[in-house]
Amino acid sequence: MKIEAAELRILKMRLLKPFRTSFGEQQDRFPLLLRLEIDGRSHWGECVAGEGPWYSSETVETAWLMLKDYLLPLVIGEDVPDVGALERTYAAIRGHRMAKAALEMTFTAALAERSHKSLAAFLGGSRERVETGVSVGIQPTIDGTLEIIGRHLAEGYRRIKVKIEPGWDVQLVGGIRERYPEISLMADANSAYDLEDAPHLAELDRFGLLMLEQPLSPGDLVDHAALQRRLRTPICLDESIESARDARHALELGACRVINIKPGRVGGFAESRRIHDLAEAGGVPVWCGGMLETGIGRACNVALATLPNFRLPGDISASDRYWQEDIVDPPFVLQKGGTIPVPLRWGLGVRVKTDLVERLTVRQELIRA
Ligand code: NPQ
Ligand code: MG
Repeated sequence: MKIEAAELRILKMRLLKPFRTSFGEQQDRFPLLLRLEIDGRSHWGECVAGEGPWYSSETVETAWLMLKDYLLPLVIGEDVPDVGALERTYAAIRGHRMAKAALEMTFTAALAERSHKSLAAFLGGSRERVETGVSVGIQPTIDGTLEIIGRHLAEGYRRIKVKIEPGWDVQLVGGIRERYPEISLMADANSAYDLEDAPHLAELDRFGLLMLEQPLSPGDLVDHAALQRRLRTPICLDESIESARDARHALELGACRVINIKPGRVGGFAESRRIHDLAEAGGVPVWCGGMLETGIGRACNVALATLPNFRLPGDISASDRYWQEDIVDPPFVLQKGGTIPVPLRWGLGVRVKTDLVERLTVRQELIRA
């Protein structure tokens, strides 16, 4: 497939409500979109990098720079036959997996379309719908959190994740358990703790959490393994797993019992598949995380989550969890039983609303050979 040209865009989109995690709060999201022109057709993708280097070292600006100056010049004007060839073209570039993922996922959706397959079918998935959960940000009060959780349960979400940080953890989870003793509940710390907090985190053990996500620093697989030995609650790694190599190391060390895969974090679908397969061989379930994506990134997450070892509900919420109006048609809607149907159309599976994208664009650049 010959990649004829590429376009980068940054949009400005207001979240319905501010989202607060242990690393900060934000209300405006600036999604970075990529459009590839292949055989005269447009193919859209999304980079999951955040506005600042808080969740990861990559940002919208670093990803823009890597794509524009390094990644896209390697492939524009080139005939790239498959994903393996694509990955080889940029194998010498270190890191920047979110920037690489945007290119790899856009290219893969184009390959799926050319093969007359849905993205899910192209990736080898078989589910017709994926189970979804919802991620609840840090709130001013526990009562307010309970109310929000009640609303999400009424909407049909199957699993609740709450963001925690020191001072907003044991009491919060205890309060939720008192009101909702039976729900599928988990907590995500986004690296807000140290190994010295192990006795405190062990207090969470009595609440029967599905898992505790990313309690310690991203690079700290060894301390996660030590912490896991002291907790009954399974540890799930998110930020720590940037590659299949990281996943292999984490599994060998016993640093986690669950892995959150975000294709946009690990370099794309092919690397996600490798992590998925390693985890499956190790008896470790995976689930698909979320990065406050638009419908473009959401479509990628939904497709990936149709693979067999995605055995837990993901953070793949409906479009209206975050957006007044999504930039894809149809938007992703929650169905009865807390599932989202997998698009059947070839390629990405949803149409990009280019008029809306145009109105939301704050920066754009066309890149040619
Ligand atoms: C997580 N997501 O699982 C992430 C964290 C996160 C849905 O909890 C801008 C860019 C804002 C990336 C907010 C969810 C973000 C972001 C939160 C990632 O850890
Ligand atoms: Mg997380």
